[in-house]
Amino acid sequence: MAENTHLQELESLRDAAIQELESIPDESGLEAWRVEYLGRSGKLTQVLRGVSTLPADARPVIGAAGNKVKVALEGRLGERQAAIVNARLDSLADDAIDISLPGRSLAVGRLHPSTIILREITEIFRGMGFQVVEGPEVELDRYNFEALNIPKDHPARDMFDTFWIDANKDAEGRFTTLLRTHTSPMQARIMEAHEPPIRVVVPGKVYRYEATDATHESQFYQVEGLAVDKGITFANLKHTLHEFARRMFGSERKMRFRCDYFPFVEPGVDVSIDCFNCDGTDSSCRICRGAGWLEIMGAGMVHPNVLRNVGYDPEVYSGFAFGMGPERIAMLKYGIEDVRLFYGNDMRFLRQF
Ligand code: FA5
Repeated sequence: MAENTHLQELESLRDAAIQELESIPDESGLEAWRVEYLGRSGKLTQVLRGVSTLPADARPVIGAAGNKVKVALEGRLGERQAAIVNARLDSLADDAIDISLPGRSLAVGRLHPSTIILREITEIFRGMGFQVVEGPEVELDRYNFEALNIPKDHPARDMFDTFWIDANKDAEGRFTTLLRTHTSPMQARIMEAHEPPIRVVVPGKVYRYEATDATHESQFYQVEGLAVDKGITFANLKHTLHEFARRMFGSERKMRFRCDYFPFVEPGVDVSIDCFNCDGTDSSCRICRGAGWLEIMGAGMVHPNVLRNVGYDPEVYSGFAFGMGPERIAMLKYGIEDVRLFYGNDMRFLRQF
């Protein structure tokens, strides 16, 4: 009687296991099924263990039937495993990649012309022994003007149309923070923090609240230069800038120095390069307007007051400084007729570099 019950129990276990197996979709499900039925504490193993408690004559019958179920379930498990693997291979074949198709090209980025020219400029000065440093674009009045010999209410402030930041005011209610109008504030910051000898160039963005035209933008780059040591003269400045122009434009371009006024240098000059576009022959030339020259920088000998403001003794130290416009230099070098192209984001222009 017990024998029959056990045989029925084995059969229904087998049927339930097989039914469950057929609906398992993947290999992790198969493993769970194997543990449930065939594992060490699995359902079939439990039944087989119970054989020892049966009467002696029933043991071989139930034992043999149990093993038969075990072999049958293992066989079905193998078949189901193969079916799942085959189904996966078939689906891979459906999505097959056609490796004979031509590849899709990725858009390659490129450097902005301002970046290209900035790198060229700084490399030239690096080659002449200058260090490259950078400074803040949001600047204090103290560095942008006062340390540079431009006190409050000095008329030279009109040279720099300023974007003020309305967050901070002094006791008299005047704004103290601005977007730097030139890179010259870094002269004062560098001299405050270091003793001579100093030879640095400072590339960076500057901002001016002014109307734009073919040679004027309201946001542009400058590269400041500063050399301070004992015995620096105007001849050192001229030689350095001539050497820069030779390396940047080649020896066929001409450089012109004219007296100019900047409160932070004495004497001061502006420096121009002859116009690539018209050689001064076209009064309607968009670049030089017929002048034959394009101004690329201001320069001069650091004013004694600026040296004093940072705690240097002007009787001991002297220096030269310059501030150039990289976009204007790129215009001359690459024949670009309008500075506004640099920030116009016109891909037809940008793709040419
Ligand atoms: C200055 O900014 C002085 N800080 C330069 C200087 C430094 C003089 C050290 C003496 C000693 P200026 O405003 O001239 O000077 O500008 C310098 C250069 O920046 C110009 O020669 C020109 O090349 C470029 N520049 C000036 N304004 C613009 C503008 N609106 N758009 C594009 N480039 C400009």
